[in-house]
Amino acid sequence: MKEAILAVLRRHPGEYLSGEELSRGLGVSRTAIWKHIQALREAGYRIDSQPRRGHCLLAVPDLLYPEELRAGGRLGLWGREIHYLTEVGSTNETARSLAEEGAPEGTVVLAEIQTGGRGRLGRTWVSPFGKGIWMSLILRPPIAPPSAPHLTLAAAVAVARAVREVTGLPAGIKWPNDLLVNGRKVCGILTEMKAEVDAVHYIVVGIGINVNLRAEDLPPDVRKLATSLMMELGAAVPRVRLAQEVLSRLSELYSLYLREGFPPVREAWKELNITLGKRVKVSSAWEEYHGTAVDIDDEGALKVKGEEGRERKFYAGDVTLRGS
Ligand code: BT5
Repeated sequence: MKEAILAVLRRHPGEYLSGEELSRGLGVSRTAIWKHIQALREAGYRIDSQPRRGHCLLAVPDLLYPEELRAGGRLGLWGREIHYLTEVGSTNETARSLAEEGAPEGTVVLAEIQTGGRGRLGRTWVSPFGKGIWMSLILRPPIAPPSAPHLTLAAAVAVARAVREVTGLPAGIKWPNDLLVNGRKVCGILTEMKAEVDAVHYIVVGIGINVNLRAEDLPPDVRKLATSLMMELGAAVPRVRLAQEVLSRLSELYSLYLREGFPPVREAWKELNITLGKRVKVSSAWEEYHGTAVDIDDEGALKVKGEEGRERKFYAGDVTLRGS
């Protein structure tokens, strides 16, 4: 009902709608309308209520409420089941538990703050309150486990397109899971899955985007390599609009992937990447490899031509860009 009242108020920007009108239109009592309006106010909506004129929506809070995300009506696959949490350990963890309990493909988990945000290999992901988009998506694609990295690459494409659309900033993808703006990291993606040898049960794609963080929100060691969209743009970026854009683009790209496979994702990735053609260092737990990044293969692995002239493929690792 809260969502229905909001939808009506939204359709009449700047207008006052009487309790009488709202109660008739929505088929509930005026007292119920009043209670829901109170609850909306407590949730941060600014609603002016005047005795003879009625209620008018003045401002919506900058929080990632599901009703806000759904307002544009463009979330596609991701519009059905959105779990919004003010605070969470890690949205990937919550999504994993939900997936274990049978949550359907298309489930979204997002939070205003993560107290235990994670990167790859148990690293920490800094996720302060109300300043980023910290979210995890559940997918159940009919693919074999070696193809799971396709979804990391698809998510990176969706975020890069969304960031470019909403901010105009030149976001580029660094293989496998980073998005950089002006050489610094604004987004990281953590893809985790449960699978058997020949079938994926579910995949959780965790996306962290630094939207309105200030330098002091990041610890000094992270600050050296990271930035936020606000820091690069010099102005705050609307998080709801950006999240909507990411979700709608990923919904489109994922259906294309299910219809046509990896080739269209690969093409889109190549257009937005800033890795290929560069001299790189690929680091893993056991080695460092220097060479030039030349391509990605059908599984999304990075092909690197080594300084000794041999070509190697990497399925995981940390890439440092060293120029072209
Ligand atoms: C990643 O790992 O980049 C994956 C990050 C995924 C975060 C999302 S948020 C929603 C979901 N829930 C989670 O718990 N995680 C996902 P990796 O490539 O391993 O990079 C981690 C490294 O990035 C850290 O060791 C830091 O150096 C750096 N880092 C930490 N927080 C950062 C931030 N907010 N912005 C930029 N860099 C950061």
